[in-house]
Order: sequence, then structure tokens, then C-alpha cells
Amino acid sequence: MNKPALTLYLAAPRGFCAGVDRAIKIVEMALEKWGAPVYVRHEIVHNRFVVDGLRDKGAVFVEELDECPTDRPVIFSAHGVPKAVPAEAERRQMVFVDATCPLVSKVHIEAERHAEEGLQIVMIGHAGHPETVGTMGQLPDGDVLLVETVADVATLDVRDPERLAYVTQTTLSIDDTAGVVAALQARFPAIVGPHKEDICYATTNRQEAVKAMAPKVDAILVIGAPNSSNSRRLVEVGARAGCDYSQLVQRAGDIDWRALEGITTLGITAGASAPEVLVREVIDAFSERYEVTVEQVETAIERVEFKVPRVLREAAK
Ligand code: 2E6
Ligand code: F3S
Repeated sequence: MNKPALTLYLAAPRGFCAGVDRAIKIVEMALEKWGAPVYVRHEIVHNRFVVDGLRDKGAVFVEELDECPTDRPVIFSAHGVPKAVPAEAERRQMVFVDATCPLVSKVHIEAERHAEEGLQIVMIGHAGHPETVGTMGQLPDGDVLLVETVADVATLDVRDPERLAYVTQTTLSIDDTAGVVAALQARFPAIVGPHKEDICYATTNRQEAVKAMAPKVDAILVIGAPNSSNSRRLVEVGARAGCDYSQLVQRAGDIDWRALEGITTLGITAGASAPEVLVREVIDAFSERYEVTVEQVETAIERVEFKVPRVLREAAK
């Protein structure tokens, strides 16, 4: 039987960013240096496939530091940790490596600097997300105010409207965040902040590529995990850019073939924590059912790379 034709548009950039690449390397190099088990506080990045692969090599994933023995190394995930976490690891004399993405650490430093200048910090982020918890945790409990939406801005109870600064999570929706920043600036004209927000290059580029792809396709699949903030934002961006069917899938087994019946064009992208093998797996699943033509939708070229911490670089020599 003849297979139906399908044009598959692949977003570029998609998948791993420099911070994810570095965080995974840190776990792999720590396992080489110290042997198994190496403990990892929280999923190193939000992807089950990545986590399972590292677990097979000897990594042990825990949610809190007190689940780790003091005589084994521990790695902090790419999302960052509150200041209390490394402080406690030091108090317990543990060996630890911080895999926080340097672009998240930059936001931590920004928040601390503003606070040193006497400004109260407003964080734009998602409540309970580890990055938000980590960034807010750079300052004492209760010091940082969280806003998630434009509506939250109206009810903010600040110390002094003249002495405010804002920081953001790195993986937010560019468009939603512009709205929240505008609402903050309208209510607190003296508020200081970054040039626009703290959304990273990888989040920005992946959202741009989906926007470019959306008008061309009947459906979009975003490969990523349900707890991955940047991946979920890509699904929303696809839907808002006019694609009627924009869905998150962890891998090929999640594809709802019924819902895709009759499509002739499909867009595929992957969140910053989703490995390319899963993109290949999804493409292969479509190739079994369709006569597939692949085209790239390239909106940026990324050349960012981050070095792993010195303690691991020296071990690899
Ligand atoms: C660290 C910071 C930002 O849920 P989120 O998108 O933040 O995290 P991942 O692990 O899906 O993506 C990478 C990442 C790590 N992004
Ligand atoms: Fe870092 Fe952005 Fe990736 S903050 S971990 S480069 S999604």
C-alpha cells in the first residue's frame, strides 16, 4: 500500500542547549573521577531518558541533600539551588559540584547585587519550579516577591515602590514575560531590571523557530518532558502562533496517531533537555507510516559552549 506524503519541518535550533550539555558532562565526568555512586540532587535536567541513562552508569537521583551520604560526591542540577544547599553541603564536609547553568548563576548574582544596593527583588517565574526556588533562595526567605502573571502585579505588596528590581526565570514565554514586565513598569516606574528579561538565548531561539514553523504546518510535536518548563512553553508558542494541534511528547510511543490522521505537514522541535536520539526516534516512527520529506526551519545558529568546573577538567587530563 502507498504511504501518504508528509512534509516534516524540523526546527533549528532545537534540543540540547549549552547548559544542559555541560550539566550532563559534569555527571559523566564525576562518575569517571570518583566512580559510582555519584549523587545528583534533583533530575540533572528535566528528561527521564537522560536521567535513566545516567542512573544506569551509577548516578543516584535524590530530591534533597539529606538523602545523600556524606562520603559520596553530590552534584546540584542545572536549574540551580538555594544558597542554603551548598552551605549545608559545606557544613557536612561533602564533596559537591554545582551543575547550575551559568546563565542561571548570572541571574543569582543579579538578584544578590540588587539586594546589596537595598532594592527589593520581584521574581517573574513559575511557583515551585526548582529554578525559581533556587533564584529566590539566593536571598533570605520572604525577601523576594514572586509574580507569575500580569494579574499578580496588581496585588503586589512592596516595601517601597521606589526601591525595586526584577529578575526572571530563564525559560519563560518571551511574549507573556514582556506583558508582565510592562505591567511592573506601569505600576512601578522606578523598577530596575535587565535590558528586557533574563530569558536565555536557548529559550529565545527555540521559541523563535517554533513561531516560524507554525504557519507552515498542520500539527506540531514538541519532544520534551511534562516537568520541563522550556518544553511546555514551546507547545504554547506553537498553539498561539496559529497551529491547531500543538502537543508535548516524551518519545515516539506517546504519539496520538488518530489525532494526526489526514495531516500533510508536521513541525517537530525538542526542548532544551530533550536528546536528539528521541527526535530521530519520532522521525523514524513517521517514516514507517508516511512517505516523509524532511525540511529544516532554521532561524538561528548557536555556538554557545560552557566549560565544566575545573575540578573535573583537571581529572580528565
Ligand atoms: C536549567 C535551567 C533552564 O524546566 P526547565 O525548562 O527549566 O528545565 P529543563 O531541564 O527542561 O531544561 C534545561 C534547563 C536547565 N533550563
Ligand atoms: Fe541554561 Fe538556558 Fe539551557 S538557562 S540550561 S542555556 S535552557
